[in-house]
Amino acid sequence: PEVSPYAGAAGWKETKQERLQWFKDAKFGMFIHWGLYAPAGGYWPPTQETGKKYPQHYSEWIRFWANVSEPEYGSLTKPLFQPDPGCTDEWAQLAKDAGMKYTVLTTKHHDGYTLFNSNAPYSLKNDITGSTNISPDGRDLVAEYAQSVRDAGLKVGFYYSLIDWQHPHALPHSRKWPIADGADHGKYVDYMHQHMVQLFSDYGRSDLMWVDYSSAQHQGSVWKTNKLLTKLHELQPQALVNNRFWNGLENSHGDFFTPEKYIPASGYPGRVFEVCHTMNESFGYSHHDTKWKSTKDVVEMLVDIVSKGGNLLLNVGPDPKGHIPDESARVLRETGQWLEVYGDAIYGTDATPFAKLSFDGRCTRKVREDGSTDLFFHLFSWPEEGKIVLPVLDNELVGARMLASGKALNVTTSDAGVVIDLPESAENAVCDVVVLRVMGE
Ligand code: FUL
Repeated sequence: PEVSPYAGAAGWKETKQERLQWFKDAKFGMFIHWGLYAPAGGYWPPTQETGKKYPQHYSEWIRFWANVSEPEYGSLTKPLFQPDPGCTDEWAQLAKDAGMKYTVLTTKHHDGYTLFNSNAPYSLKNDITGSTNISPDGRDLVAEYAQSVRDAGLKVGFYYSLIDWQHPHALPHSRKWPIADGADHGKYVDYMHQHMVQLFSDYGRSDLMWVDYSSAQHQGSVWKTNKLLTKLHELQPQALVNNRFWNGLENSHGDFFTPEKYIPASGYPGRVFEVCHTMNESFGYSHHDTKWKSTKDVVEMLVDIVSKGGNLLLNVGPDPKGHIPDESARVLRETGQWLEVYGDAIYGTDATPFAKLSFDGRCTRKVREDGSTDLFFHLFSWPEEGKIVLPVLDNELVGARMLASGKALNVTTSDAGVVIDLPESAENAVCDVVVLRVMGE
């Protein structure tokens, strides 16, 4: 039976909390879905096949929903995938401008194609070139990506899909196409181990492996997970691995939970989690999908998640030339401008015990070295009553101020609670933050 993912990985479990510290402090990362679904999602309209909304809006599933077989999928999309030189620098710069601290790139999604030159000595049945790399001129886009992200001072993460619609011996998991007669899944498991080992060997220091995903029938030991994790740990002892070798987004294996496109109502007290979310509806690029979130939507989503103790891995879907759509780039830059001012209320903060607040907003908190604690009240809308009322606190109150301007605010305590009087008008159109400093935790 499957035991701890760290069994056999001596030393890894012991340092789990240390390994997780940067991640818990970082709060905000960039997910990048990029592959042959970029041209595909741009040119094939969403199918109405199932009438189901989810996940058919995911353009990275286009081959599945449009039921296109190989080699048609490859021959239609490959010529349209033309990454401009330097596009990975653009991503890294944008992530930095957005205030993100790490990035995760789809090195291989479910379609089975890679953004790197695979070392795995397996020649795929339907691929005439014998290579899974989608770069037209053999560029190793993972190498370019890792370099750009590291140069920007951000942590480097790799997404790798366990599902593979191309490999003839892949497990029959979320797949429409027949696997080889007499398929030997062991061959696929070896292949995918070699890929992940290559990702952690050839691209310098790496910080995160984001695997995706297991079904109830195919999970844990099916992927020879313990063996692989031991190897990955040897190669990159500091790196984190998510929980998707196992079934269910909220399973407690791995280093962190990965709720997808939803925010758990009250978080997972005491557990580390990262919500992955989209800026429109799809992860992969789709020019049909124009339901963009606003800057306010993104900031409120980030604050909501952080107030519950989690991270937000927010997705961009670069187009076939590798450019991030303008609508999402603009919102990310504006989010970064907000974080530039209010970052102290986000990075390195903890969840708060306030389940309900008297106003439309959330609270984060940070314990200071001198033993005081700052409580940050994020106001999603400006309270008309000109004040916020908090429950009575046991702590001694030091004072309150507006985070952006530093303007001191009047604080009074009565049996009804702690009342903080607000200035006449908001200081920020997206989200204001009031800081209340108290003694003790
Ligand atoms: C899912 C995948 O099927 C989606 O395409 C996307 O990559 C998401 C982050 O994970 O499980």
